[in-house]
Amino acid sequence: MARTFFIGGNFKLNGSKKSIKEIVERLNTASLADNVEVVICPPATYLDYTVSLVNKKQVTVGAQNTYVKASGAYTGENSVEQILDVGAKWTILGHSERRTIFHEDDKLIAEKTKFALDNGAGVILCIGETLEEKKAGITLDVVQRQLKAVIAEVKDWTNVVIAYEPVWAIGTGLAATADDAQDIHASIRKYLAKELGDKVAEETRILYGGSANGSNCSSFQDKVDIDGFLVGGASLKPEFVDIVNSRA
Ligand code: G2H
Repeated sequence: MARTFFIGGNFKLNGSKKSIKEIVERLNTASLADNVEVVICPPATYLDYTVSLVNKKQVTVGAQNTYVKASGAYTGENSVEQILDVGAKWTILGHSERRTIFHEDDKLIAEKTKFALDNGAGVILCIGETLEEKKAGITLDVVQRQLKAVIAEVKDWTNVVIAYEPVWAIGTGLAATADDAQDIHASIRKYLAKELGDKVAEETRILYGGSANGSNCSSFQDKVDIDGFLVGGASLKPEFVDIVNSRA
């Protein structure tokens, strides 16, 4: 079964009602390919508002982070139950900014992933190596370690999309080359096959993230293990539509 092309838009801590309305209206009025799944992830403050604006069948909304409890005394956290209540369907977990700035470790990310899936959200699970790790030649060790923690908790990967995001490419304007990304993606898929079986490996979508934009997205077009993009900065701009349609 062919994997449906998937584009995530990670707005990070950016936006206002005005700018988010503009972004959604661009998607609502654009001609979008039929065979694409788009998930836009605004700051939590704007989830409800964003859901209310979207009117394209290909587009759903996701959070950028959720916690391991549905409710209670956890000041400042996002609840899976509550994001679903306002109509969001997905959550990003394990983004490198959560790992580094907020000190989230593999175990917590794995627990969050399990909790989100068990409670009905899809998960965009981010993995990737730092520049130091890349220079040390341990990229595959790092991504396998990050995946292994989640594999220990999660057996059903149907609602997981993996985003390979080399940290050195994030927000730098320096994306991985399509050939390099393809090599890593193929290794990730091979690792999934070893740990979870051929079916999971074949069906799980693996996105590339890290300075993906309207100019470079087409260079990834013929890469068989690259099933879409997680887009940060460019998801706020008109070129996001070009990325969404880059496999049409
Ligand atoms: C990586 C990516 C989105 P950008 O963080 O997750 O951001 O495209 O700005 O590098």
